[in-house]
Amino acid sequence: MNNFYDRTTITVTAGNGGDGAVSFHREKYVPAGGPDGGDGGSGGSVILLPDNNLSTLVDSRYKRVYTAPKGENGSGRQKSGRDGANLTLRVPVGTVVKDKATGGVIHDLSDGLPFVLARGGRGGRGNKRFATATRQAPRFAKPGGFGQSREVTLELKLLADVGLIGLPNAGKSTLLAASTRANPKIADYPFTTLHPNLGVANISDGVSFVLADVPGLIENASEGAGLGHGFLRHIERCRLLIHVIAADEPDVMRANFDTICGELKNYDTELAKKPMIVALNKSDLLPEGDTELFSELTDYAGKSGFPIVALVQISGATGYNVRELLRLAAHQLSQIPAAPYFEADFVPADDFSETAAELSYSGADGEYTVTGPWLDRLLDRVNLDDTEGRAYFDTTLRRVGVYDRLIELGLQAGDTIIFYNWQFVYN
Ligand SMILES: Nc1nc2c(ncn2[C@@H]2O[C@H](COP(=O)(O)OP(=O)(O)OP(=O)(O)O)[C@@H](O)[C@H]2O)c(=O)[nH]1
Ligand SMILES: [Mg+2]
Repeated sequence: MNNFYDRTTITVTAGNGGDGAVSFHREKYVPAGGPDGGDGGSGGSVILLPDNNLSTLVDSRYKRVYTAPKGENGSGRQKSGRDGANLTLRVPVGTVVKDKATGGVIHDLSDGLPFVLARGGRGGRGNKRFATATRQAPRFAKPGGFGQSREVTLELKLLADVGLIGLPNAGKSTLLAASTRANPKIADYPFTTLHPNLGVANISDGVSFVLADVPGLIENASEGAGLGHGFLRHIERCRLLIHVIAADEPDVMRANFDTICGELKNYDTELAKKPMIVALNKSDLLPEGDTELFSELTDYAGKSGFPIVALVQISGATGYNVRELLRLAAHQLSQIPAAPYFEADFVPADDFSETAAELSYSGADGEYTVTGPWLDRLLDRVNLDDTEGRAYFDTTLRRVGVYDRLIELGLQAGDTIIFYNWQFVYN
């Protein structure tokens, strides 16, 4: 069975915060005890933890929905609710998190650091916290905030320096086996390799690099032919490609060269820009001393417009020139900057800065609307069914200047203001 899963979609939801408690101190013979409602605990967050021991996303293949526990509610006697435990998901290093709907990159886990994918809601404050000199017995507390929820695609992009690409049967896995201690399956039929294999090539004192052998590409792979081209995501981080091409009739070889280059371009023009070493493989099958085919390929590849940095004639089967090829690759790598990191280009909506300065205002002629994450959160946390809760809400809006902004827009007494599901008459 193929156990290699490199793409999956999951839904994660962090826990809501626990509610703050409304409670008053009660003791025999002690009249009118003060407020003693404790705070709610924070909800658990969902955290992605890159793990070097994992090489596939198989865990999330079977489980698609992850929910962290909520925070406990606060209670009387100033007792705070317990925090919800964080939920940690282990993923292979090199996993990229994308927004499911837009495909935008949220985060690249190749740095090995944990990442909070969905943050737990804050605990609501208990009524004890709202006591002031003039309000000694607050009868309100705040509900806990909502935990974030995300629908994301996890995509594994292996961490490798050099990618081996070529047609099925070109000898990629044979070359990997000859260069590293990896033990990939090798056979004389196409599509022997069904998932990427990694190996470490040790060159000399401390110089080494990671080689990735991927399944064979064929014409129209980008339209799903053969094994498709989705596995090319594993060479997106590679800094150098080795194009393995089997010795054949000159015109067959030229066509094969074009097929692979064309499919690279179809997948992603960035891949087609990576420096490439062309390795003419199976040279043990050529008549001894025959260099005609090699010159032919050198000529042809040189004119292809691809960034070819070197060509070399090898035999993965006999080991001929394999060390030379690896040394060439190491030399190239020493001149190429670090592996590509996928910069975030998508910020989930409720991660926008939650300040009152970012609110949007609209409306005219008697009806005005205010929206923004800050307001949304405030509404989450204030109990508007309670007179004191409403007063608190009103004071807060006044303090941050919401009414001033609306007055600039033309707000007058008697006008309606809409805050999400709530409507107020301004007076
Ligand atoms: N004579 C000779 N045969 C080779 C050489 N390299 C590979 N082969 C043979 O070619 C066949 C295919 O080799 P693989 O390494 O499995 O080829 P691959 O490119 O990994 O193929 P896929 O995984 O199907 O894409 C096997 O029978 C190998 O023994 C070589 O240098 N000389
Ligand atoms: Mg193979």
